Amino acid sequence: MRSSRGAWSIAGIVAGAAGLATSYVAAMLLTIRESPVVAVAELVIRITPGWLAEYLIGLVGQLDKPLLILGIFGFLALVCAWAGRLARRSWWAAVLVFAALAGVGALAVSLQRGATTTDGVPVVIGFVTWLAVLALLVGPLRRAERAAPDGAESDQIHDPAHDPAHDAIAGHARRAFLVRAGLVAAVGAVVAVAGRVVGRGRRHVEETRRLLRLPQVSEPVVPRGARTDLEGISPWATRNDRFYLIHTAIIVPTIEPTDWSLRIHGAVDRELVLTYDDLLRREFTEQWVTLNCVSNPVGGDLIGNAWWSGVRVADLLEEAGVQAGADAVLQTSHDGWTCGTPLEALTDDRGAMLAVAMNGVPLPIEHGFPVRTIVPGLYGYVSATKWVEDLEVTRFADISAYWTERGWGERGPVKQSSRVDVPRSGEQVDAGEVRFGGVAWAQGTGVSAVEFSVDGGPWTPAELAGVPNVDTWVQWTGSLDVEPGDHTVRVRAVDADGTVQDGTERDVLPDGATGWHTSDFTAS
Ligand SMILES: Nc1nc2c(c(=O)[nH]1)N[C@H]1C(S)=C(S)[C@@H](COP(=O)(O)O)O[C@H]1N2
Ligand SMILES: [Mo]
Repeated sequence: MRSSRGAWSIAGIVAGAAGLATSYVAAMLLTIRESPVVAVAELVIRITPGWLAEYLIGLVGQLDKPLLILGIFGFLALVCAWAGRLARRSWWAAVLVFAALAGVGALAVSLQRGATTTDGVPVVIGFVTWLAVLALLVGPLRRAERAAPDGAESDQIHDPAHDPAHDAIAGHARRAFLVRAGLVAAVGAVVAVAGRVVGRGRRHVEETRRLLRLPQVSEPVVPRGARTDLEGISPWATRNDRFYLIHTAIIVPTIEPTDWSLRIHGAVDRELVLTYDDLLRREFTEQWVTLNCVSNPVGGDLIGNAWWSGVRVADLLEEAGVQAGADAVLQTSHDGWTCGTPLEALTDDRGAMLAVAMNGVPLPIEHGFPVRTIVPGLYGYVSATKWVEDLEVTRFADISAYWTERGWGERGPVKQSSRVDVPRSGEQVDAGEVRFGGVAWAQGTGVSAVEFSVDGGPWTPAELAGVPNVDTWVQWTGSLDVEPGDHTVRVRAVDADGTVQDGTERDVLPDGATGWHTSDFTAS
């Protein structure tokens, strides 16, 4: 390393490349269509005037897009090198340059069709990587320079570069720099290749998914009267891209429907193996079902309501012929996750299904494409296996499953609960008549009433919207006169059997939280 200026440039470029690699792999893992660099390229294409574009295409022909990407990489290399050199004098100047680059990336990503906040995650990850790697490389460079400044200014007076002790320190620091830069470059290359491999598989499956036509699947139509007009209440039907996500897999399985099959075995008379096409040829069932996570705290949002389409598990189990003595089905997913589901919940008339569609479209990859289980009234951890591939009819006494091995309850029926959405905690409202609202559920039984109480006052009955069945949540609304000041509203649901929601405050472990949700708001 003769020129220290060169080393600072290299630091900038290595940081830049590492950030591009992590942002790329993040985009692939999150199934975002493209990396931020491609988003920028597409933005450039969009804002290039037509005549110029045509002229350029005339010049380079089919190479226009590869050249554009190459040009962006070249430009990035120059800017990153410059940022590295800036870091020599001022760390913050380099941060500013990287921030500006990230800003352009974020802008390009946000202008893409159907962009969501998740699409910005790779940009943030890339930016953080830039700063982290730069910080890692700047350390040894500074030490080297302090020991042996190679600037002309220092030459005349005293040249520590000729001091052997300083030479040793400088040599050591330079080696540290080279080792770190080399390591980062190597890790970055591996990450980029991994991103490419993951990305290719994902993109292919995503493409298959997009082109799938499921004739038996109908569009979700929100039942009349299920929606109230209260602003701020959670939508009765949860959009797929707003639906909570819980899974233990770090890289979610990407399974081509043609590679998928389901085995039903264990305590059955006839073992069944079904392909995706077998499944599609069977009679379908469709239903609105609210899915709950056992880890949802009182008032939490690990819950969503969707229109699911698929094949009844009960029909399949009947065909397989369940043998006497069985009381459980051990479900296993492609990624090896397991859960034990009460056999009864899969065979009674609640409509447990192997779902292939969610809200009228093939299951999103992260929600279990191509097939997952949906069992109304059971928490997801004992029932809602995504990427499901194996159902073994068995007995609870003979099995253990992923979460039950970790101390969670065996059966997992969803607890009756309710939530205040309006006003939200911390919200300011106008004193006088205040509108309240939220959602409530008592799956399997149905909600017959919701009551709310302000500041410990009497329980006031809320108005309930409509529901298509007993397995979805219901929206509730109500209003009360409220004086200026700080207030607390609490809510509880009553089910169709007259059972009042349990007000005892219990944590989510081992089988779901209980307690009445409250919201603290201020009226003025
Ligand atoms: N393969 C697999 N399936 C799984 C899980 C998992 O970790 N792996 N988590 C379960 C849990 S705990 C819940 S709450 C639901 C969440 O489903 P969602 O991510 O589609 O909302 O999926 C269930 N199915
Ligand atoms: Mo869960």
